[in-house]
Amino acid sequence: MEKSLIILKPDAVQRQLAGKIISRFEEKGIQIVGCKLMKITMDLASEHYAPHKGKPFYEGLVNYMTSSPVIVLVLQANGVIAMARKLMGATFGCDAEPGTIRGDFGGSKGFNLIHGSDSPEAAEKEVSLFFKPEELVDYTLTNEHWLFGDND
Ligand code: DAT
Ligand code: MG
Repeated sequence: MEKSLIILKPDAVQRQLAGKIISRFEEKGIQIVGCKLMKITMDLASEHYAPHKGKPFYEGLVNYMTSSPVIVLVLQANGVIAMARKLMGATFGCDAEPGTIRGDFGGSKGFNLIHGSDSPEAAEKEVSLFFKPEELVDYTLTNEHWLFGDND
């Protein structure tokens, strides 16, 4: 099943919004299969944000991401990558729609609370960058049928 890497960024942890943000995914019925609190090293931040290297905001971005602990999650569901991006909202809180995580909890252009993988290729790379295979837990949600099932 599809997986997505989510990072609750330093502002989410420092502002003590982690529980509320994780609830958005849980309420949608999305399954958590990996979760940890950690401090991102500069090496890890550089690898994770390699696609943005050379852009004017890159330096500020990696400094922000290494400045304070983050909570990283692996979410699992059919279509979870797109679902999580919709729940997150547009990149900056000031542009994001109300009802989305970024739209409801912030207005900053520098600090935008959350990262979510943007493609299956990125998700695969990011999950393996942050988690060892044995840190992911394989289990079934007992209400999976009601959450994502068909009626046929
Ligand atoms: P997203 O996080 O919505 O996938 P992205 O992948 O384009 O956005 O950019 C990664 C992060 O880089 C983003 O969460 C915040 C930062 N960023 C992107 N564009 C920026 C800009 N123009 N100015 C400042 N920070 C920016
Ligand atoms: Mg991105």
